[in-house]
Parts: sequence; C-alpha cells; structure tokens
Amino acid sequence: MNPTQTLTVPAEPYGFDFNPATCALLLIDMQRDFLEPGGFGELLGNDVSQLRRTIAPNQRLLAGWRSLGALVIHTREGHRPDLADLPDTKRRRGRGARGIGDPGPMGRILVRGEAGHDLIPELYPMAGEPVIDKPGKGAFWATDLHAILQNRGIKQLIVTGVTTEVCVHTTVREANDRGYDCLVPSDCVGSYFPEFQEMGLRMLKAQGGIFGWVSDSERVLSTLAGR
Ligand code: TIU
Repeated sequence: MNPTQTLTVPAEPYGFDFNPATCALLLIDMQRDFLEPGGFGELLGNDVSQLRRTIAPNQRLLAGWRSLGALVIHTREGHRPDLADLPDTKRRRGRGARGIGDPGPMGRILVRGEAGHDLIPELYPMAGEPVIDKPGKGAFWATDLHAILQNRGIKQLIVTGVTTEVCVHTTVREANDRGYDCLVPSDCVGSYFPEFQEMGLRMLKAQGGIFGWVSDSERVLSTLAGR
C-alpha cells in the first residue's frame, strides 16, 4: 500500500476519497444466528434471504481488500454467558417466546461461544484480523474498536454487514461522532425489511452525506483495481 495514494470511489452523494492504508473494512455481525436458515433470525419469522444476498458481494470485497493487505475488522453481537453485560431493557424487549440467553436452534441465543453466535463460514476471519465482541448494536459502545482504529491510524471505514437499519446504522452514526468517514456498499448490507434497506441507505447519504457515502462492491473493487 502507498501511504500517500488517494483513490476515489464513485459514490453518492459524491465521490469518496480514501487511502487503503488509513481505511478499514468493518464487517458487522455476519453471524450464523442472523443469516442461516434455522437460526434465531428465522425463528423470529424473518426472511433470511434478504440477508444472505449480501454474502457473495462481501466475499468479493473481502478478498479484494485482503489482497491489498489493508485492515479488516469483524464484529459479533452477543453477551457473556452469565449475561452480566445484558441490560434488562434489552432482555425484556421483543416479548418473544425465546430471548437472549435462552436455548435457541444453534445454542444459547446471542451468547458468546455458542454456535449461532459465531461468524458464518463464508466470511470467517483470517488470523490477525481483529474480532470485536459487542454487547450493543453499535460497534463502539463498550468495545475497544476506537482504540484499535486509533492505534492503526485509521481515519475512514468501509462498513458492511447486517442489519442495515440496526447495527450498521448505529455503528456508522457512532463512527461519525468520533470523526471517521464511512462508506457503505449497498449490496454488502442487508435488512430483513426491504423498505428499511432502502430508507436506511437513503438516510445515510441525505443532506450532503449526513452520515456518509453509499456505493456498491463493484465500484469499490473497480477503483482498487484501477479500472
Ligand atoms: N446486528 C444487528 O443488526 N442486530 C439486530 O438485532 N438486528 C435486527 O435487525 N434485529
């Protein structure tokens, strides 16, 4: 990587200038319980195909990003087995038959160390890629993500993962308030709800890019390849 190189990805509301040496790819919560048929997400009645369509574009983007030697960070939403980091408000919300910490189709729901909490095999971290365990929707709250980014001199983030309006949005908003630029590739983020996908992306780039930029994996990869 050339530390002085500036690339521009075609994006909305305007081109996103970045340098891979100071930009990280942040994959949010690509976990089995959210994405796999038979997991917690589907148990709640959600259509996981809306999320699974993000797997292939994320694989291509991840491969391209790794080939540069640029920083990749993964996150997982979940809690300690003793649930000491689970706010009572979060535990009670939803009022479903089964909630966080209860036995689910792939182990205890959203509990660290359980099969459903793990990242999907298609996007599994490589050795050396930090994995951030987060108890909230945002990746900055109660984690060491900000410290890791500061230590690596990261100023910008390409944020992908699930779900668009929940953990991706919360993380992008947290990142903005901490001074990071965020680009969101639309085909690499997914929502169980098509209308939230559309509005979530529109909200990011409205008002001149109030929270950041929206592009897609093909435009990012073309830019990296110099096409
Ligand atoms: N990762 C993430 O977005 N967690 C969620 O709970 N998302 C929902 O859309 N429910």
